[in-house]
Amino acid sequence: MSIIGRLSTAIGLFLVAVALIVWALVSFLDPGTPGGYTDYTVGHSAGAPVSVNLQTVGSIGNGYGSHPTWVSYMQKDPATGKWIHDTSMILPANSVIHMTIDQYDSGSPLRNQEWGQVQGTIGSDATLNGKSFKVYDSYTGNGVGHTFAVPGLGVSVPLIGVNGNLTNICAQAPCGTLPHNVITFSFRTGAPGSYNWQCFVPCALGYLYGNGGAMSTLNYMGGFLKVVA
Ligand SMILES: [Cu+2]
Repeated sequence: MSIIGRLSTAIGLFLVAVALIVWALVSFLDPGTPGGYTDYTVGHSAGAPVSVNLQTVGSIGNGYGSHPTWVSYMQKDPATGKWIHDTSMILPANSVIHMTIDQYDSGSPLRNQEWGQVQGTIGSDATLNGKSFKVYDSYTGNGVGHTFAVPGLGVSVPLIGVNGNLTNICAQAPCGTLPHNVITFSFRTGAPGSYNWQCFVPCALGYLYGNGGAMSTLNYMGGFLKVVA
């Protein structure tokens, strides 16, 4: 090969390497774009309660981007009834939100026992498979998999895990009839504003102390509530 040939091969390879490094850095730093803000105010009459249905899955599976093994929340689109990989929502202000969370992930004892306490909900309680509870001792049963918390509204609810020894734990969302716990609770949205919500259980396997990854990327373990008048 001529000198020029070799030189252009070397320069070409160098440029490919630079492009790969830039791409890796950008994908590492990019927290993802906010979802479509699923809108619960369409056709909503003032004062009426709103129902929101989420699910949590231990690994989201294929079809939702480049992280099929990541733990994630999903949201049921109220307009289509389809499960979507989008964790942000537009909610009416000063309204009661009825939450139903289908929890398909396993659990463990909590690092912070306070996360086992139901906080900020109407009645200061939640239900687990139809039974009311105010605090869950994560050293019992299957422990806690995740929390649903809206710090700006004082809301925090533990999501109790399924038995981690089961062989049919969901690994491909949406999870349908696979083993899960149903957790329900209600809270008030209050004044208009933007509120972040998130899971506080460091559940991002493979990341330092379980944070990073799914814990710090939109549409996995957190999202936004846009509360509008
Ligand atoms: Cu979590």
